[in-house]
Amino acid sequence: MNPSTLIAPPALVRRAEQQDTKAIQALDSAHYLHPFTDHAGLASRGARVITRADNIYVWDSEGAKILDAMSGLWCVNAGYGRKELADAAYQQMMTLPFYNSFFNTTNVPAVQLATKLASLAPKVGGRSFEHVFFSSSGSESNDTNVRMVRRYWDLLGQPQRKVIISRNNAYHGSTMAGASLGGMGGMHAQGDLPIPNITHIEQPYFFENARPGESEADFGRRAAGWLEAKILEVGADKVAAFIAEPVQGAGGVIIPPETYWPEIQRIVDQYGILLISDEVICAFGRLGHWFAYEKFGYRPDLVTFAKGVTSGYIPLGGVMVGDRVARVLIEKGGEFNHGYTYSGHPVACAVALANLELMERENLVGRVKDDTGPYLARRFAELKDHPLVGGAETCGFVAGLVLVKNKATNAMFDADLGVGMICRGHCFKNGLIMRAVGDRMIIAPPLVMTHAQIDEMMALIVRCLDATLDDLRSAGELA
Ligand code: PXG
Repeated sequence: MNPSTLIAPPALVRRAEQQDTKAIQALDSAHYLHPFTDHAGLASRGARVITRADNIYVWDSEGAKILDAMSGLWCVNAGYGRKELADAAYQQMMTLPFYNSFFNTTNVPAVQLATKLASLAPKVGGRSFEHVFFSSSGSESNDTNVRMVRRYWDLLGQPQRKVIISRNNAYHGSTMAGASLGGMGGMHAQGDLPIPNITHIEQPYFFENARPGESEADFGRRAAGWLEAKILEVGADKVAAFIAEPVQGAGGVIIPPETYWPEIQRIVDQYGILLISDEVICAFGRLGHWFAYEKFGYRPDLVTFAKGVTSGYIPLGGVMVGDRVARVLIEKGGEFNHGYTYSGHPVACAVALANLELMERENLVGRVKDDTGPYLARRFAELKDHPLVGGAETCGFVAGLVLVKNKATNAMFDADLGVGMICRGHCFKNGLIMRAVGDRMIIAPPLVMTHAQIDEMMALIVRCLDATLDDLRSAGELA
């Protein structure tokens, strides 16, 4: 097949869904290795071809309109079709499409963005974030964190502090360090991971890990205590840092009890270890704040970001470096032998600046905090009455529910049934993108969503839960 026949001339781009789905799928299977994909399975089904998007909707090559309740992959915070972001990229490409930040050079958008991010990062407990290190993704940013944390302790004459503690079911990316920091068993099983000096504690998932009768508050404190136990097991003088997502995203929207983060802060302070807040999903309004550590009131030393900083329009990530680490690196460190070709990419930084400006102008962060977030919380809580739903919680504009076999006992379905995937199938059929993580169904909608669109999404969710319930009843899995 000649691939050139598939390249639509510009005039046709807006009607790209009229392209030949089967032909695209055949070339896709022949040449394109996708992330986290069973390619033999994909080849037999054929990939869904997404061709265009606007506001909170995407369209596929068959012309189906789908409400994207996952914001692409937790990133299209400002919604699709924002001309300002395309204009910013175009203007910057025509002015300076690339220059590096090595060898004593800099560029204006990178400087402006670093300055802007420093002004947006809230000061907590007298600590501020005046410095930023740029990368192109969350994974690269967490690799940067590992290198920075090790360098920090070396410079302070404590090179034995190497161990970074993370959590089971965390997601911190897919590079060697990112996958090792993450707590995904399936990732560790492929390729001898984690790399040395990374260890994990249990996640603060109340539904799964609480004791019978235990209150959320007690569970939160007990779950944080697993960090202290691990520090003592490893040896306090060997622990370099603790890394965690404010709310676990890819793990299934695991929202910690309110008592969790204050106790984590007490523990990292007591043992003097660095705290890394991985906010690749949670920053830039996702939880109703520019940075999520503000919501939970803790004081990280390093903050990982990516995704929402550009609303996903162009790859950009980085690390907000707090004063404690920055001072040591800058004053004692000499040259830090680390960096990427695209660190501070002028086009990515220009798009990020336009995105942050747009978010400020439309008060997207404040809306999620005070208006649409609370409205989503109210509507999502109604799902608890559904016969399949064992629990339903939101935090800002992320939400998760768990599908259970028995609401009284919270008994789960046999994992082999793949109930979450059945539900996800109904979502696609009904024009809704919702993710399944095991039997947890999760959403992270674009922050531009209105009340009416939240209602539209909720109606679709209920329809898909009902269809899943019908399937399970027909299969004899439920009374
Ligand atoms: N940290 C966190 C908290 C993330 O959510 C990364 C790091 C890695 O970012 P990059 O840009 O390298 O992908 C992420 C990414 C999912 C899913 O299945 C989530 C992510 C990526 C891919 C899939 O929910 N998050």
